[in-house]
Amino acid sequence: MNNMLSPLGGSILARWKMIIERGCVKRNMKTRITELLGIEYPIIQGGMAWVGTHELASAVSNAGGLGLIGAGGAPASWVREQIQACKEETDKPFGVNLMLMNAEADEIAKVIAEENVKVVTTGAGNPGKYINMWKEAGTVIIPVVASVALARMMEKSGVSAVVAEGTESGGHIGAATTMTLVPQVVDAVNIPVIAAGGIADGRGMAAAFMLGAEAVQMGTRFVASIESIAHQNYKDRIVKAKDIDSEVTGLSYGHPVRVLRNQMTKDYLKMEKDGVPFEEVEKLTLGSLKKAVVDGDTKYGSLMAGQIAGLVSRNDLTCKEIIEEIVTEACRLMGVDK
Ligand code: TUI
Repeated sequence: MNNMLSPLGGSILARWKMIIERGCVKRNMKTRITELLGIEYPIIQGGMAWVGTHELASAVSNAGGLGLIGAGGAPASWVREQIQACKEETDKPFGVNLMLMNAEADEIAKVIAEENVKVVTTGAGNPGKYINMWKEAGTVIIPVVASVALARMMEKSGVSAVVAEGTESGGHIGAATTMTLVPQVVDAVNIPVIAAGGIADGRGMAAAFMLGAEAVQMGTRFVASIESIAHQNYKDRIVKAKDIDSEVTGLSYGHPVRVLRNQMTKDYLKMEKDGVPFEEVEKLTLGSLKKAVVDGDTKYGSLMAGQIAGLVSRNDLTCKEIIEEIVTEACRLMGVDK
């Protein structure tokens, strides 16, 4: 293994030593992120709307990763209940993802501080106005960014890390791919970077580390876990998904959302192509994520999932089994002990 040539020239060992020297992986799977968050493995569960409930978050945290409650479009009272339930189910650190387009974002930001949640991640916007409040509460702030510019701005405002999320991700997305975004963000900031988008196994995790990331965030793989409360139809559709089953709706309206192809996306994309105004087309997607996750409507529901859904072949594994499998594979590929 040590004599194998790395694609960048030199031995794998030399490349690996360079990564250790840069502070990415200190020993085994320990990185600045595992130290910052007090977790065993550098794996974070994406804070997905409707799917990121206390059941999933506590399962991921109990398995040594960082579980996240996904506030999505939910009211602040729901988020508080979920946090309290999660505290009952785990003594390990967990976090909340605040989707900044949520109508109650201000209230949820306060709930996060009041409940002393250890970690907050944010998505779909700039969390600048909440940063002081969260810092005072001692919350670790990790914004999700889709560009180098926002990553730089967030570092200046004093956040602890960023998630660089590529366009391969499910749900609301930016334009740059994980392969291009992660190394550019790594070079642009000094805080640790978590890679997201298109990662579902140990190969993806090892690749993310080679790009300079110090942890990975995965959504789709955890949707298909035993503990995820997503409807069985949704989980089965992920397992059935092929490489090319992913669609992006709303690109021309400036609201790109990645989902698995179904009748809803066909109708949506036809209307979008025909130039139907956003307000009209939006009616198709109103409540459609709940339709998919809770009701199991795979025809008209919004099946948010990343492009990596095609790689997910099982939905009968626990979060612990998923995490153990990925860490074991990544360690083997990187030539380090677990
Ligand atoms: O937030 C996500 N993914 C999401 S949120 C979500 S909830 C939803 N439900 C129904 C319809 C639409 C959304 C589903 N998936 N990922 C994090 C993320 N943030 N991806 C991209 C961004 C982002 C984009 C632009 C962050 C900041 C930004 O601009 C900030 C600014 O104002 O400069």
